Amino acid sequence: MEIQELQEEIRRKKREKDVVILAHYYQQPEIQDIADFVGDSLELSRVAASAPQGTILFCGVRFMAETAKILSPDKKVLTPYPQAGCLLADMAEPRQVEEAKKAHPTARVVAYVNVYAEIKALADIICTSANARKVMEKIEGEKILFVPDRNLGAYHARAVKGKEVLLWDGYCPIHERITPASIDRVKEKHPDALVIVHPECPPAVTEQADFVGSTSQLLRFVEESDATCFIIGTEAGILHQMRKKAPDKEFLLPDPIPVCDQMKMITLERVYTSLKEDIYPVTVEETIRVKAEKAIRRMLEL
Ligand code: CIZ
Repeated sequence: MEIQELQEEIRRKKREKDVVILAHYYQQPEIQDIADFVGDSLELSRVAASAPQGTILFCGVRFMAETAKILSPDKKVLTPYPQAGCLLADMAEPRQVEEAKKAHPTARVVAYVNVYAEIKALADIICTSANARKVMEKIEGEKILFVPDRNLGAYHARAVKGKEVLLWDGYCPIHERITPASIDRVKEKHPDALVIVHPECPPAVTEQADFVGSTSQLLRFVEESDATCFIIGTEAGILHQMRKKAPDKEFLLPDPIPVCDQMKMITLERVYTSLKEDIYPVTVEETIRVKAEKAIRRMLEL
């Protein structure tokens, strides 16, 4: 089937089966275009929880669909391709986090939302790339164990006063490959472009950027800024929404282009099959789900 034909089929099927389709900003443009909502992982999980539909089809990597299931246990959450994982999330295993907790018994565990349910269940509180600093400031205690992204943790910890922050040695390989040189290669040809990057980028990149923010914050920035040309230091998928929100502006990517192959494992064909055959339902073991939900709700209360 042609792309447009497949998209029409998906739209028809989701209406017929009363399914809401959610897509992350890092998804391919043709997937974002069939979604009812496009957003970051937490925004989407909140939409999932309040959506009237009983079935949520989550186009994103596995930890994102899991977060939706944690917050909406009574709904059916489908992922079109369960093998779509997250290399950053893989860098924190439950046994390692349990050992670190034993080694630092007074530390509060702050886990970035980009972890699997088992790690969320071991955390005192969850944070996102947008609110990590606030969460670190507000959590009681003077010692924090931040998992799993060392770059995001270091970026936000810089502004947190009077607390010791122990950083897990994990990173997102896609953001880690964004270097000052990969940005400079583009900046040389576009000297007036503003450099705006995600806090998962290495410190050498965030330190030189004109603006640092989560996916939603980057989107808002390009809409509101007077500048007309931007070099975007995050996964390429975000450009689709940027072009929609600011069609007269120019968006450039570092060289080489940051692309997450895991995110791109979600294809229109897989979405269609998932819808048609009701596969693959996301499950989270109940004791883990309850603990993980508590850590997420603590963040939401802040
Ligand atoms: O949590 C998300 O959605 C990701 C991966 C990044 C962000 O900044 O929103």
